[in-house]
Amino acid sequence: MPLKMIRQDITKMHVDAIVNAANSSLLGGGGVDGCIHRKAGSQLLAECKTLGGCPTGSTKVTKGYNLPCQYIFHTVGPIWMGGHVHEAELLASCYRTSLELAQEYHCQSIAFPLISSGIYGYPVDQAFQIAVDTIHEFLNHHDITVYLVLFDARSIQIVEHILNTKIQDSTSSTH
Ligand code: AR6
Repeated sequence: MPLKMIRQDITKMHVDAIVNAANSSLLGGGGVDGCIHRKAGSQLLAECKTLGGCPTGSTKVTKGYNLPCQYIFHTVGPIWMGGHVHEAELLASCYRTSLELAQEYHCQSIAFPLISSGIYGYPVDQAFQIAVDTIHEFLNHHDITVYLVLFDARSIQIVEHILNTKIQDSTSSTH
């Protein structure tokens, strides 16, 4: 199955699982995390409170509540510190552990945001490369549809420059 890149709000994705770029408390925050909690509803926070947090590079599962997805995989990306404190390994681990959970939960489709590349400050080009490499490595051995969902104009511009192609804009549809 291919990796598909689109421009969309991840909360609109009709997939089995979406991935949240959370923090280690799993109790909500800004960015995509804030958006997911707002749209999923307060039951999400109630379930997150039972999970006991999550270490960086790992992922925990909740239901999707008011979102069109069945599951939310809450992963904790590394805060960019300059690249010398295992940020790349930890970021790859976010994608890998989420994909492993997708397999465990029999998901046929999963959508990722560009983890760590917003509030956590990971350079977009490097975060994108790690996402693509780790997802492709998994897709070599597994059959699942993976979406990399880009949201902000700056990330889209950087990714389009790297790929030398336009990203499909799905923001006017619910996908
Ligand atoms: N759909 C898809 N992508 C989005 C959306 C959305 N609705 N909203 C933002 N993005 P960020 P991080 C993109 O900051 O860097 C929170 O406070 C955004 O443009 O959400 O991992 C958590 O609680 C960027 O490309 O996550 C943590 O404390 C990407 O999602 C911290 O932020 C990631 O940006 C995590 O920071």
